[in-house]
Amino acid sequence: VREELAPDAMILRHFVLPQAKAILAQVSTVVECSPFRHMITPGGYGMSVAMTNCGDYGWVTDRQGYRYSAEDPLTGKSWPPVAPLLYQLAVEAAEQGGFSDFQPNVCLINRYAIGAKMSLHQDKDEKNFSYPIVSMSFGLPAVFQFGGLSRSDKVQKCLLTQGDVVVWGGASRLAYHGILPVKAGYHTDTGDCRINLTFRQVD
Ligand code: MD5
Ligand code: FE
Repeated sequence: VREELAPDAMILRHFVLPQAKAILAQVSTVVECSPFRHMITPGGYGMSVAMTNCGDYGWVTDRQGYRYSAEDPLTGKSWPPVAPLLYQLAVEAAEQGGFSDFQPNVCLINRYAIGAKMSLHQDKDEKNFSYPIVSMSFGLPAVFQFGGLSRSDKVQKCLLTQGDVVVWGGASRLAYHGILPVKAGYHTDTGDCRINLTFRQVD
């Protein structure tokens, strides 16, 4: 089921629901090598979302700024690889969304405990905005906000639940978006948190 959010932005409801447990098992494998951590923003605040990555590069932030790094600053080693199942599903979702030739080489993994949020922002650390971003959600539901190209544009609110995939690129690639604080709850597959994976192509 494909829900259009805006030009070149859509939700594929339950697209990875059958594979949810297998994907979360791959997340556990990643976390054994590169644990979740609360990164520090350039402004000096700890993020409420805990993060890790797999792939050739990972998204990181510290007092120096936001960037993609080939090494995990916590371990000093490469990030773990993207499992073939994850890669394949991200490519299929992008195709469903109308984006062919997507070869993601970064998977940012976000863990939201109850109350964690992500303020309205644009994803603009990737340099090449011609590639889409594919996001997969698991565990506790969360309300995401999807706005326009200006911070002050009106936002749509939408609930993301286990197995939902969001694909956005093209005209929506630089749309403002965010996640409202996750409400208390329990999910059989994740316990008391929400997990989100975003697949990106950076070079
Ligand atoms: C998340 N992650 O759920 C969010 C949202 C990030 C990030 O924003 O940069 O890691 S991913 C799904 C999403 C939500 C709202 C709008 C859009 C995508 N969008 O621009 O289409 O952890
Ligand atoms: Fe984002």
